[in-house]
Amino acid sequence: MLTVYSDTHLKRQARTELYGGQLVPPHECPERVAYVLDRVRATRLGEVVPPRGYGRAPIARVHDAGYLNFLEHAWDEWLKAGYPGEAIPTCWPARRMAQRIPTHIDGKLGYYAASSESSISAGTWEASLGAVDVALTAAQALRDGATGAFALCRPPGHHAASDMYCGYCFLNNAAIAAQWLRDQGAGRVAILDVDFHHGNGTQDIFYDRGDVFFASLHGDPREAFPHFLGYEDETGIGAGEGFNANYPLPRGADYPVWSEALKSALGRIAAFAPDVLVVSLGVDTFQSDPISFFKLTSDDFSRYGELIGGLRVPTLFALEGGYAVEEIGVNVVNVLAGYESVAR
Ligand code: OKP
Ligand code: ZN
Repeated sequence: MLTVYSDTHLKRQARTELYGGQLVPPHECPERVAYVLDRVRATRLGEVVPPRGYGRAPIARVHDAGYLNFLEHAWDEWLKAGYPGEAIPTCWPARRMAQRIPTHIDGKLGYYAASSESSISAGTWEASLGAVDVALTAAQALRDGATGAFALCRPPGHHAASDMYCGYCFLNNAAIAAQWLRDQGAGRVAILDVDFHHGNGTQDIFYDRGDVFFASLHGDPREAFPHFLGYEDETGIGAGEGFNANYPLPRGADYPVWSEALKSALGRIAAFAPDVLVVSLGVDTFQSDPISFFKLTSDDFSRYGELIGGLRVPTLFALEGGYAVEEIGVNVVNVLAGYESVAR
């Protein structure tokens, strides 16, 4: 399988994550993709190619113009405000407050953030743009006839909505790739989100659409981030009614429990008969992930890669989460190799 990779991700080197009441080194760190790249090479998964540049137009198909302008300038505005640390929101337009966009960076951060762990640092915008190019280059490979392609991107994307950043995510790589595939002529696109956390951003972007089916397996939002979306009764709205499927799962879910939900999601996707599948590939479902509560083993990742391959739909895998850093490479490549062993 082709892997698309660029070291542009190194431009995002945030020093802080607000976690447990402390500022700690971010779980979403550059070493994550280094481990994955090492494993791709060690296992000879396939060629590793750099991304092409796609510019801002495909991003503007998914994200709000005001939001993109905010993200591009947030770090400079934060510096101009004279603050010593990284940019973290401290107030929000909560219930019954005005949904107006403030002019001060403190207000803009709260307006455009859905959560506060994801410090904006120098280079966050540039790295996020680079991740989109990685995802789009992998999408292009599918258009060119590949059965599978892997976008080795960071920062991740699935929590980012049209006009909100959230959960280490700024631009929604998978959603932008899905929309781009539609714009290139794919009639129906399915997105399968196997990250431990609900893909709230992706769900929100496609919630009223019947041309993009979204399914997500994740920790029950009553117990797990992002807490405010991902319930089973969220099934889509308007033309999108029936095209959103959530599988919230309990603490301790192991492969028998998790794979039963996966098989159900794959059945829904098969019935939708997509031209192409985008997998939001987070491996924070791993048993020793430090911030999650599922119990998948490294072998389980191979097994579910095979199940996805059984769909026989050309598939773009875009990296999302996974924070057991030393095992992330094995777990990601197990999914990809499992897929290829069936789908090639
Ligand atoms: C991003 B991705 C737990 C706080 C959770 C944010 C997690 C973001 C996950 N106490 N913090 O989906 O892997
Ligand atoms: Zn996650």
